Amino acid sequence: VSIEAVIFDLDGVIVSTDELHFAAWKEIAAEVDIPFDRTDNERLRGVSRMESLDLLLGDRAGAYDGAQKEVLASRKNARYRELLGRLSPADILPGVMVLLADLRAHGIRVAIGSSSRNTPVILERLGLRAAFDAVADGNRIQRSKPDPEVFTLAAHDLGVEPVRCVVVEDALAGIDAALAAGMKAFAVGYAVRHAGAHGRATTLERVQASDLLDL
Ligand code: B16
Ligand code: MG
Repeated sequence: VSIEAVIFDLDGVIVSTDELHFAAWKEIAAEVDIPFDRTDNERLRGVSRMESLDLLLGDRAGAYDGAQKEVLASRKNARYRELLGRLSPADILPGVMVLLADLRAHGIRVAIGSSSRNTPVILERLGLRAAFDAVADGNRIQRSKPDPEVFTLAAHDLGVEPVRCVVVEDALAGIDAALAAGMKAFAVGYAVRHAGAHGRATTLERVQASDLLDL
């Protein structure tokens, strides 16, 4: 079957907000006196805010009730939103703009499939609001990656069958979600270690439309 659409994850694929998530979570971890390093942070990639908090708290998650967790999660998000205020189009990762233009030139439709509820503000800061034909994000889904919901929603918005979609992801949970959706999965960055991906590259620099369309 021929590919008609490419669905991009946002954090870690279009922009390195993963570093800002890490900085914000690290402050919360310090407050509750839990060690939290970059390796711990990897497990939060693609995972929703509340699930991320549970992973951070680990076996101490049971010691906090729902209201206390809400307070921690909203404090993390407030700090993260502060950090997002510094984002600009200069933060779009290398290769992204060239690849988007190349896909357009091939008549391919493009969408965002992100777990993040902050997707609208991030796209706005990057000047990319009009760059995508559809945006499926954490505000519109019930179940976050590895559930396929966000990618299925993006494909539905585009009016493209899942088998004609390629997902570009940096999270292991995101590759799982793409495969569960019945889509092709192209891994970048951290996700290159996922054995199930159909293709992979360390960064999107030098990745061409043809690399995604011929998987
Ligand atoms: P928010 P993606 C994900 O975005 C991030 O990878 C993940 O670390 C984060 O916890 C999640 O969004 C929720 O983000 O707190 O902004 O709603 O990689 O799916 O674009
Ligand atoms: Mg990501």
